[in-house]
Amino acid sequence: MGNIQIKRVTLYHVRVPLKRPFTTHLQEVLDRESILIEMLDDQGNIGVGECVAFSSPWYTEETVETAWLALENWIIPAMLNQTFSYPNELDHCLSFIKRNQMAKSAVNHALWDIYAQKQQKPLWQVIGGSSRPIEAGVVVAAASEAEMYDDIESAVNSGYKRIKLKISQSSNPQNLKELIAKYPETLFFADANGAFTNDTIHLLQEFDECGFTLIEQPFSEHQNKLSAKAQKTMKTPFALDESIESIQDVEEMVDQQSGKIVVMKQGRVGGLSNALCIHEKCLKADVPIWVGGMIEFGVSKAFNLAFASLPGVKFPGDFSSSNHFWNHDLAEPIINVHHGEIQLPKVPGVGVKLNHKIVDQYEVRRNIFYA
Ligand code: OSB
Ligand code: MG
Repeated sequence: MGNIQIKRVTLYHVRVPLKRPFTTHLQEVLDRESILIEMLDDQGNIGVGECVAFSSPWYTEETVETAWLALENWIIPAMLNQTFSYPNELDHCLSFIKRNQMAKSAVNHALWDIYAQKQQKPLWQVIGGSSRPIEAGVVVAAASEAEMYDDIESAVNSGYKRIKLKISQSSNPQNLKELIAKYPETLFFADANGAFTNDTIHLLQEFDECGFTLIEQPFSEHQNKLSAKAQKTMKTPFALDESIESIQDVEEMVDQQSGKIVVMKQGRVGGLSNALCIHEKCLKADVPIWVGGMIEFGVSKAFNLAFASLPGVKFPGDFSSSNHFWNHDLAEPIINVHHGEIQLPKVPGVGVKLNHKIVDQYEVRRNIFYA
């Protein structure tokens, strides 16, 4: 197969307005800043990646600025001119850098893309996925209850098989129960983004009768004991998002029974290599996974879709069509949801490229690094 030698890395810092605000109890997201990556190897292959850190540290501690610094100062210099025979070797090469998971994930992805291109196979096939269509789910993060009802109606009409609702201490469980009963064909997930506390377990328990398939991240990321205590009293399984940053966190979740399902976000665990280890672990332990979203562009979504083709992924993920968040996606081809499903690409690699006409339009700054 031959080794991969990295010759050039280009970073694009972009800022794109969302079509509509994305509102949770933690943050209102109006614009999506992001870092896109193109990585060129010695054979002329170009791999793409996307860093999913946000503008401010409301979801995890990384931001666009901290990721840019980490990439510029440590991550990219450490990989230029290095040769890799397998993408996991990159993780070893970057092990002298603590954390910075989302920054590392972006370069890990670009290298996986090149690796799959060299194999002349789609990435999903290289990692052991199957060619089944991926079931699409959408997130409703509306600013008001009235908007939420409208958004749910239009999501159901668009064919989404699953709808995720953001909940908090101020959501009304009785209203949600009635709403969910109206759509017996649709799966409903709830995402609390850590909104509940030891003092408000009773409020969380009221959601147990709503008919949610699962409740995502009821407590903040380090409150495993509290989560285990609440899970014992509820039949709706908890799915952990923010709490899962490594395979050790999955082991802890299983040992403590703080949750029953893993939400995979490759950026949060440092990339596809680590995500694949977690997938192995979950298959062995019989822990279902589903794939979460980060209000991403098509590059990151393409890696999520490849991961979603794996056998351990058991529920529809946060997969909406490109036009859900964006007027113009930064990657091509764009994602289309047809009858609630997305087809996997047939071309070698992750299956998307940057759309440079659109990237140019939204670019904030760019930096190019040569070996
Ligand atoms: O908690 O799952 C989350 C978006 C940004 C940050 C955190 C989360 C989300 C979402 C998914 O809910 C949105 C999507 O479909 O991309
Ligand atoms: Mg979540």
